[in-house]
Amino acid sequence: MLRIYGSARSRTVRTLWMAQELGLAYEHIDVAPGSPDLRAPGFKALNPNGRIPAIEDDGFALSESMAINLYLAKKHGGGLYPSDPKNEARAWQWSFWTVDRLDRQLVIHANHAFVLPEAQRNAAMAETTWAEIVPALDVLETALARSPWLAGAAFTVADLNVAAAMYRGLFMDLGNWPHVRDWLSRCWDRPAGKAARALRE
Ligand SMILES: N[C@@H](CCC(=O)N[C@@H](CS)C(=O)NCC(=O)O)C(=O)O
Repeated sequence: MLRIYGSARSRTVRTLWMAQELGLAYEHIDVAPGSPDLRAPGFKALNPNGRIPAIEDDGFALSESMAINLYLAKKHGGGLYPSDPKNEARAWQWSFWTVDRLDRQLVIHANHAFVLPEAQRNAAMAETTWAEIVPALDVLETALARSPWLAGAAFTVADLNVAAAMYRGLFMDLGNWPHVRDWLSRCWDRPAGKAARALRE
């Protein structure tokens, strides 16, 4: 049995989206970000970092949203995991790139631009993260102007991982990056993307 730990209102939405794409049966343990449960020894045994998402798949524990999705897509086959080694490598490239260039920057930016109550926002944090997000979006725009999908001719785990990390982008003005904006909508408009959104909104 697959168990998915983490609230849909956290990065766990990425794993829930993947599980929906693959039509997997799973148990959802809805633990919220910031919960003391994440620091409890039981959870720390699963993920010593005390972070979500984490999964347990028939006793196999795994953390890191990008790795979890690559694992689930590979394990359950289908077109979501590229079979061609070059496209497989592209899926890794875009997943690692997202963690390095976009993920944390976008979460911090969104928090301080529009998610947190105004009194808790820090304009300088919103600005410095935006300065990192712009060149990352430029890179993504160039890639998506060349090809509608990131790793081959169809939607794959590469698109899911990057688009899922860009959840907050759905609520931002991406007019300067039209290919990114359209691709982000295409990804999240998939039935599984909509189902994942419905779990958190
Ligand atoms: N790189 C990790 C980041 C995981 C992460 O930072 N998750 C947040 C929630 S979105 C968390 O668990 N924070 C700790 C806490 O809320 O106590 C991943 O992609 O899975």
